[in-house]
Amino acid sequence: MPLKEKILQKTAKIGVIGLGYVGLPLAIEFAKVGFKVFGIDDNPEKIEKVNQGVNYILKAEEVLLTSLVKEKRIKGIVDYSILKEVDVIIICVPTPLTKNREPDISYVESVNKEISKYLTKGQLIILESTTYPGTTEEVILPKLSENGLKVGEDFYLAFSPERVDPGNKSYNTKNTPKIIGGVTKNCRELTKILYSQVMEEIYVASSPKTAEMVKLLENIFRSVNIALVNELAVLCKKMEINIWEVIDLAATKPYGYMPFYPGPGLGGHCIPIDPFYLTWKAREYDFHTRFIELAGEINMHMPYYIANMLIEALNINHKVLNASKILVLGAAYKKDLDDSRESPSLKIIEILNNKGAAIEYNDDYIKQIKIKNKIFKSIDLKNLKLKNYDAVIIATDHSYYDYKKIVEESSLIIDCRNILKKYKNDKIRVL
Ligand code: SAJ
Repeated sequence: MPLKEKILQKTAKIGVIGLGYVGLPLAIEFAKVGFKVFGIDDNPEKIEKVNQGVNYILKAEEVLLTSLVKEKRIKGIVDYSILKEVDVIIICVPTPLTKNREPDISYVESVNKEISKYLTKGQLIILESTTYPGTTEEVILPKLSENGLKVGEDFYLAFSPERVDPGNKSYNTKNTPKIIGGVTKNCRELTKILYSQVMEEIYVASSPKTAEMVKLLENIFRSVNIALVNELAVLCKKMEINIWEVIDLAATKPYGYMPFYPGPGLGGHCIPIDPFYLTWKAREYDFHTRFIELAGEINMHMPYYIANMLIEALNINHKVLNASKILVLGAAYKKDLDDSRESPSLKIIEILNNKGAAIEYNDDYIKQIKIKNKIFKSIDLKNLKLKNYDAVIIATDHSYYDYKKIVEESSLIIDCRNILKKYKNDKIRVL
């Protein structure tokens, strides 16, 4: 039966490779509407958890995952040979940067090699991992075409960027509009039909590289605008203007403006990383992406700026940072999440630790962190005497913190998130 009918009848078997914050929710969405989904991941622990119905990405959907596993709608599997039995393969593996901040598509390439091993006629392959424009047609397609199968006739290939905002309570995989870009007309049509089974809105790009660029624009837009307010925050401090008040008042403009807020830096595995995929690709065209690189410099400077704020504040209290007892609140890269990837909190801890401060941190979502080769364990705030610290840094404004108690008990506070805006106290230093 042709793939289109299998998709419409939901008898198509779907393989999702990479069961992270994109892949697992996506697998669940397809299983929810009736598809049989194989979740493939190199990490046996993740596979075991999925098959036990443990939803390590979205606790709230644990019951759902458990029932889908029980109904054999979702099955976790490590063995890539399952790929010869599926009709659709969706790639959701990480696309990080190397330590020299160049694109690392090694996960995509190794998965693509596995797919090409088992590629069978009629299969649809979709890349969702964020990457530079050209990856689908310059990297994925040639490998899959090696054994003579023709794209658009024997197999189908598309790019469709993931749009997941971790922690967002309003938008999820189903109600976030989806962009798709197929290599050929047939690829486009089949990909649109597939995602229409799950997503409410589908928008078709004229090519995979257009769709790849759409995703990068979305994330570069955030990185550049966050850098803008970070730069203005530093300037406003010198001018004795409250940047937070400025932003809130600017946000009253009902059109042509969108608020972004200063912070201790840029965390997560998307915004600090994705823009540099375009920087790297642009070099092929003798093009220097100055906005992206300037934004990167400003955002990467923020942890150092926070450390400097602390040093200056301690100095006013006739204290030096070296051997001062500092408590950092929040290791996650943003509030109410258990993800510390690229978190500026870790960079702040590293900087202060290198300057001889006695650093401790709390994050109930993140029990321990590793900075270079040193392990820090989250300390329990219960019965903790905040006045025993020379300063407290609010790096991540988790909802669980008792901010009233923090203000009452701390001797000095560096507030990186303006979470203490309703308290007036000169021991609070806000970014
Ligand atoms: N941040 C600021 N100021 C802001 C907004 C964010 O300093 O005004 C910081 C955050 O604290 C965080 C970092 O930037 O450390 C990134 O936050 P984020 O919410 O922009 O990024 P992610 O990685 O949590 O999720 C984003 C998605 N977020 C939103 O659209 C709000 C979206 O950009 C992508 O769909 C997703 O990354 C992705 O997977 O690319």
